[in-house]
Amino acid sequence: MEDNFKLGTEVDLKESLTTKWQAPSNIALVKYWGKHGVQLPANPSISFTLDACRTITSVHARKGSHSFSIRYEGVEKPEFAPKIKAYFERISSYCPWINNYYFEIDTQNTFPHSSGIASSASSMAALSACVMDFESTLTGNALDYHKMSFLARLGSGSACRSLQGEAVLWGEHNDTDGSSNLYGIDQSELLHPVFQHFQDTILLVDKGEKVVSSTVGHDLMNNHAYARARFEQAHENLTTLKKALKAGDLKTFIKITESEALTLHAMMMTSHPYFILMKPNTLSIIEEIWAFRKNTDVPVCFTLDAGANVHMLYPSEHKMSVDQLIHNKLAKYCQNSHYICDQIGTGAKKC
Ligand code: 2P0
Repeated sequence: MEDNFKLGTEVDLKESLTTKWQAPSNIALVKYWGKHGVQLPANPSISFTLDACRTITSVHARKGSHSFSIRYEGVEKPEFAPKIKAYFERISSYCPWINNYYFEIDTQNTFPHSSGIASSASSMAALSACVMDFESTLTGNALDYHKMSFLARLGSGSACRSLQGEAVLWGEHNDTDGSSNLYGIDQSELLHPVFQHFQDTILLVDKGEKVVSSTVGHDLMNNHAYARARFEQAHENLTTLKKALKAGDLKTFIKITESEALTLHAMMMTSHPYFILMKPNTLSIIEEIWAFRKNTDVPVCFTLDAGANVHMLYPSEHKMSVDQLIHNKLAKYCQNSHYICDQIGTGAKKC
């Protein structure tokens, strides 16, 4: 199956190629946590694509022996090189033409580097979009978004959900035709109008580096006492969540989304070694959200990544009352009162 993504045709190499793409981050509703083989997920996941939090990457390719340089905001970043080197090695059998090019990569994020927001999804998605744009130029074929997502997955699992569509599902799932462990599929057509312009306000509780790298985190699921039950549960939650997304059933959406966030953290608390990635302020925010929802009936809920920051999800029509909640009660729990207002977006775009 992977072999389908190997470029079969010879390409007409050009002297140089240039392109620039931007790709957003995404927030998982049903979480990917656990992997095997070469970046294959232990369970299927689904995410909302974000809009404001993006990586913008320009690449200049020159014909010559394969290597690359990487700059972030105009400054050479040798510390980013190992991940990109591994990425090029992994994709080279699928895009053999890359071995004839030197790549100058220039990248920047629209969100602060030290915000505790992982940039691996948006950066690997943006780079994969650039690679596939070059491949399309060299072959004359149309842009292949499945292969773009396939390549992004080889850079970082969650990156495969940042290319196309407002909601993206990744991983084989019995109730989803066309689902694959190899790439994400666009599930935008699932979304009931209530999810249009859905808001994600990211409350920055801790802007530090991740306590647990994603590689270590995913590894924790190997030999985890609850792994099997967790992977089965993700399949069931995905089935239930898809129905809720289609029906506009916010009550079920909230139930599954919050439970998935807490389960992700429960997995980390019950692994060996064990980690608590929430901070006291994370819990204070969760309690405030629950109290606000109970008192006002505003359908706002939270989700978490593998860190202390809180993503608040809610329909855009409630933006004003949630803004007040943030201003009056939640901003004080954020580092330097910082938070980022984001919303559902559509995926990668050429600049
Ligand atoms: C997710 N996370 O579904 C889950 C939930 C974090 C919490 O995917 O090792 O950076 O590069 O495949 O994608 C973070 O892990 O991991 C992640 P790699 P990735 O979004």
